[in-house]
Amino acid sequence: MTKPSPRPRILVTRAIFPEVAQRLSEHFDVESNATDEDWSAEEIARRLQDKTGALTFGLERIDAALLARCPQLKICANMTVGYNNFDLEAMRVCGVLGTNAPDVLTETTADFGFALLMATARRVTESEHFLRAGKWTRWQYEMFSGAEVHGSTLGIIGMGRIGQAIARRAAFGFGMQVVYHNRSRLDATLEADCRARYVGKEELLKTADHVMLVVPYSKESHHTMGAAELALMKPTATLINIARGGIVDDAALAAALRDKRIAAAGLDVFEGEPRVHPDLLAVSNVVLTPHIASATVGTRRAMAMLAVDNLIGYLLHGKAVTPLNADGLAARATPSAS
Ligand code: 8YV
Repeated sequence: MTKPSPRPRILVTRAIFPEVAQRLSEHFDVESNATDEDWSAEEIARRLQDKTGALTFGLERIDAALLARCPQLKICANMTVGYNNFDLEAMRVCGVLGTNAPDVLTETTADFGFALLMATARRVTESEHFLRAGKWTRWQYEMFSGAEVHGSTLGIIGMGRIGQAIARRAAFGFGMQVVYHNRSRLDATLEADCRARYVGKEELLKTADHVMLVVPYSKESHHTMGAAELALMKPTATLINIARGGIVDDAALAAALRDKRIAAAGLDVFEGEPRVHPDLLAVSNVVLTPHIASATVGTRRAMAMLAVDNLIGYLLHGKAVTPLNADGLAARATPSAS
């Protein structure tokens, strides 16, 4: 028989920075996935059965069925700002805290939103593929003409921290007019700070030269951009999605791109990723990246460290840094080393 461990037991479902693993191991007994295997949902549930906490990556479904199998679990700490992998209500009822990793990725993700906008509007990857394929034999005046970015109108759907950081780049860096749509309107000071004007969704889609999606995923935001919304956009407009797969109806978008009903799209996230809709792969007027908006070494490390702060804070001191469902959290024994 193995001696019961005096320390909380943590599961880390994916490979992580060595210094993050090291810090975890200073406080917890850690089961890690150092070889970065693809654990199935069943495998994660099995490994989580005797754990007190988990460092998760926004990909593992944490719901009532899983929680029923993990009686000792007290916290799941996502190293992502998005948390649509959590059924927060089921977690609240079971007394399992969910935490995310906001703020530390805001500026980096906004940078990438802009990178994708620039690459899409100015046809950077499309023209590079042309060059690499040896097709560049002569200069032509209209070769890879794109859309203007500076001075144009940017429409942002979802005006949280990342949306606001994009708005500031657009307004102050590129002299763009910024319109936004959000569940709730920002207060006047924040609007002035971002130099952004609140409009209805329809007006935004009809007037923007570039539409940027930064809205969190939920049942309500599913297919925020479907065929009807795409039909409202200007034929010269571009659509950028750095939010979540499922915010855009990818099949409808591929059809709109194929028929040139909008000019181009830049996508970092996909429905059912890492699978990408084959019709998107078949069109050239789309820039595709593999969910890398927050991917700088410094930012990803900061996101992981914040997840560790949450595990340490909650399991060792009873208080997480960025809790999501602390209000009304059912009692599941006090955080302890059990
Ligand atoms: C993550 C993200 O890298 O934080 C988020 O919500 O979308 C990204 O920063 C991604 O979720 C990894 O799965």
